Formats: sequence, structure tokens, C-alpha cells
Amino acid sequence: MLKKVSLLLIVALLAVTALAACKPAAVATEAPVATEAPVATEAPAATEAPLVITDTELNVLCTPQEEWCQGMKQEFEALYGITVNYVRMSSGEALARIEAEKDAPTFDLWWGGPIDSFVSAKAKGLLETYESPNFVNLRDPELMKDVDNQWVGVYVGSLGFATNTDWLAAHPDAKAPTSWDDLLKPEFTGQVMVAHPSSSGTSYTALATIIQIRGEEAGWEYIKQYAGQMASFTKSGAAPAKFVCQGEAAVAIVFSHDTVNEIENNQCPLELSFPAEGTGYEIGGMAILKGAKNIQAAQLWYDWAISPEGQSLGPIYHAYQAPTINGVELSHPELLDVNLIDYDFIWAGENKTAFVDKFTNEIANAENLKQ
Ligand code: S7P
Repeated sequence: MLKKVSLLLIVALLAVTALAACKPAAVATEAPVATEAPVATEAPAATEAPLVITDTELNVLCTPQEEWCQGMKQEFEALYGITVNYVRMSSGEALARIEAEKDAPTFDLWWGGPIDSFVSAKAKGLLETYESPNFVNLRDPELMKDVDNQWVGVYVGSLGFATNTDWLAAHPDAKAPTSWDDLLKPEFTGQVMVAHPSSSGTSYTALATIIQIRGEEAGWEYIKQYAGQMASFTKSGAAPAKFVCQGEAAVAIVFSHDTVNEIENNQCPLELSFPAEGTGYEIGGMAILKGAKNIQAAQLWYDWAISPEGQSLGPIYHAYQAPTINGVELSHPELLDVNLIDYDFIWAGENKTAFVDKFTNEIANAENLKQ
């Protein structure tokens, strides 16, 4: 069940793979295009007629951190001269919104958030099929792309624990947790924070990880005890690291790249650790939504987001997830050099509604979540 994804393997893969053939679209838009747009790494063939893009705007539902959403918007606008309107929402909220709007969608494209939610959205008939020419760039197409081309992976990140080092200094007998069982220790009662799985993809990744490691019966038993250790549940997945940074609790369960961001850019006194018996990970997804009005612009973003140009932007905006494509260096390869479980994204996505309902109805409701 457990699978070690080694740094060496990833680095070797990246090393042996030459800069992947990015197939940028030959584009002619009606809107002004930046004159120095670094679109083409390959000149289009002389006979190839440029694709005429008539869309002038793109509506993006953006699930990663705000700074990265804003950065991607600006980069895309500068490159293609298409206005990007985006709204940032956590995964659970995003899925609920897409479902509620399925007959008249506001958004054209959904970018980011664990693919469990995209698997769930596909099962509900909410996603459009698109076969991107840039699928050839993917490091592991079998894992990182839907079999029917309804979603694709745009980044990878591991789940970890972030412990406040000032709290550790004030509690010399306590240590940063290095197993899921450590979270149940008496010193952590009322000192752990995680988001609620109904709103957050991060938290759902933690829940599905535990059930995959322990099996349904023991997993749910553990989850009941784990929920009893919480100081509170938050709405957004990355928020617990911010609250723990401020000393509101001792330990946060968050994606490890979000902890790195808090340490490196916000001077947070946090120690990053991982459960030695295995931790879950996310593949951040992307999909064009059924009924999208600006389909050409959505396809342009889609191709760009799985090109080396699009995927090398993350660290500029303090996003340290690993790329899903060849030809882009990992900013923090150590975050994947941990004991990752062989996370079953399809199983997790297909069970998402049932597991979230069970958690909400039987363990902790989603009222009064911390923002
Ligand atoms: O902050 C980046 C990130 O951790 O946010 C996404 C996250 O799941 C979205 O927030 P929610 O947990 O609130 O849904 C991750 O995909 C991403 O790596």
C-alpha cells in the first residue's frame, strides 16, 4: 500500500528528459497582444494557419493561494491580451458552486485544488473534454490525466505537519509529531488545527489518507479521536498554518509547500514534519467546465498551464508545489522525498461526497468555521 516516491527518481526523470516539447498555440486575438509575448518556443510551421481567438475574456475559478491566482491572471493577460476574471475559492466551495451553476456556468475554467474534487465533478457531468497538445509534456500521463481527458494535473504537493517552535520551546517534553498517532497525544489536545473537509481539499486529502492507511473501520475510529484534538476547524486548507504561526494552536495539518511559504516569506516560527508511516499527497487539477462560454480562451490557458512557461511561474508567486511536466525544476524537491502513500485519487474522488457527509453529520459539523 505504501509507496516511497524518491527524490532520486524524480530528479532522474527530470534530468533524462529534455525540455519538453511545448506546443504553444499560434494565436491571433482580436484584443491587443503584448508585443514581446514569449509564446512560441517553436515557430509555427509556415503552412499552419494561426488560430483566431475571438474570446476577449476568461472566467477562472481559482483554488490555490490568492497570490498565485493573481500572478497567473497577470501573466496570462500580458501574454495573450485576454482579460482574466477570477474568484478564489476552496475546493469544496468550488465544487458546490460549479454544481449549483451547472445550467448557467459563471466560470469557463477551474484551475487548482486536489484532483479528488475534479474526479467528483466528472462523475456529476460538470466537466468538458479537451485533448491538449501539451499532454505530451506530462511526467506521468497515466496518473496525472483523466482517461477521458476531462481533467489534468498541474502540480503535486505532499501533506505534512507544521508545529510552532515557540510552543515547542515552552513545552520541552513535547516534540513535533512524526506519526498520525502523535496527534492524539494528550499535550496536543485542543492544540491541533485543520480545515473542514466540506470546504477544503487539503483537509479532505488528510481524511482520505487516513482511511487509505488504516482501512474504513479503524480509519473512521481514528478520525473521531483526531477531530476531538482540534482547537477549531478552518474554512481554507492553508489557514491553519497561519493560525499556528500566530500561536493560536501548536500544530497544523497542511500541505507542506504552504508551510514552506509561511517559513520563507512570512518569517513564521514553524517546524515542518511528516508522518513516518506515510502521508498523502495531492495532484492539483485543472478542467474546462461544461457550458464554458469562452472555450478558446479556456483552451489557451489549459495548454499554457501545462507548458514549461506556465509551470515555471509558481515560485515567483511563492507557490512551491512540484510541477507535473518535464523540463521544469522543482523548487523544493525535499517535499516529495518523504514516505508518500500510493494515494488512490479515483477512489478518493468517487467517495468524496459520502465521506464528507459522514464527517459532517457524525463527527463535526461545518458551522462556525474559522476564516
Ligand atoms: O495554498 C495552495 C494549496 O494548498 O491550496 C490548495 C488547496 O486545496 C485549496 O485550498 P482548500 O484546501 O481550502 O481547498 C491546494 O491544492 C494547493 O496546493
